[in-house]
Amino acid sequence: MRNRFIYICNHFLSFLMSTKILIIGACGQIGTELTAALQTRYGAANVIASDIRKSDDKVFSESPFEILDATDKLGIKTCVEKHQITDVYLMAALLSATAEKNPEFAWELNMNSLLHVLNLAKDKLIEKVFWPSSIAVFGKNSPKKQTPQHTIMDPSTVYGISKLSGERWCEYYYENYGVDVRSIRYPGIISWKAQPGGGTTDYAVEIFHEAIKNDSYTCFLKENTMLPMMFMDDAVRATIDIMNAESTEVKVRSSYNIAATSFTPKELTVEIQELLPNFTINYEPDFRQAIADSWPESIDDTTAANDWNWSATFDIKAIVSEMITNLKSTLV
Ligand code: AKB
Repeated sequence: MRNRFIYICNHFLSFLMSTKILIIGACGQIGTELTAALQTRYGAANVIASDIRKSDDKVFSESPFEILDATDKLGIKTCVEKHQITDVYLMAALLSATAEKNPEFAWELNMNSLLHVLNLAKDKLIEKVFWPSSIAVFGKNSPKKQTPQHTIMDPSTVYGISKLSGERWCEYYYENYGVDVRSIRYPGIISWKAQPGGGTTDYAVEIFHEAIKNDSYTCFLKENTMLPMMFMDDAVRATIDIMNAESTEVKVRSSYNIAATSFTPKELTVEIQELLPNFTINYEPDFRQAIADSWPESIDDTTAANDWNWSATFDIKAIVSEMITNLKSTLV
């Protein structure tokens, strides 16, 4: 009853404010669940999902869908005008591991798509932009533990370089053209609905699929590699919350640190074994180990907590329980 009331209020509010959303890269890991959450909040007709190809997840049959290449400047503009878009969530990107295999394309996709969208906001065709950054903006000289909001940033991956450059562009467009752009630095995101693709933190999703299907997993990172992680529900809530914060509350216009938990493959294994005692893991580190070694172990997110009230809700135990319960009913 209460949820129904909130749902009706959200629809009414979005009708009054006439928010019309375009998600670029909607079929990826975060985009898929973000699309569903935005449909609930704003009404499916007010959310336009787009990607280079359509996924068969049923969330994409609820809303209008456009085939859209994130590097296609004219294509994005046409779509924005056709649907009278107010807010763009630009989720398309090549992640850390894939970007190392194709640096030039990664730069082109990750940078040009952002500039296309920022320019549409500069030209007042759209009102608000969400653009995701990543913990990959930090490098080997950044403090490893509780990495602060403002610190040394020397990313060594193409992905990290593109995200740090993107952050600088976001702040530049805000300062010089008044573009209302908002961003957060995602840690590794763990979810059971859509699989990630091409990231260094992907092991923390793959491990659950393999644990349930085969009782064993070969991890591409060493057992003691500590990385910041977050459950999808927290990541989606952070995304929607920062977009709905008052403009004056969003004081950082590059990108905000956000955090939930940090763990190693070994610690995750112990938690999984609590629920699946037959699970075993072995380790065969590959080129992704060097990427992980250049990233923080944990993140200080007090600036986001102070500015727009951010806090995470899922710890490692809650994540493992959600993942195993949900994947057991979908995979088995
Ligand atoms: C990756 O591993 O590349 C991403 C990220 C941390 O941004 N998940």
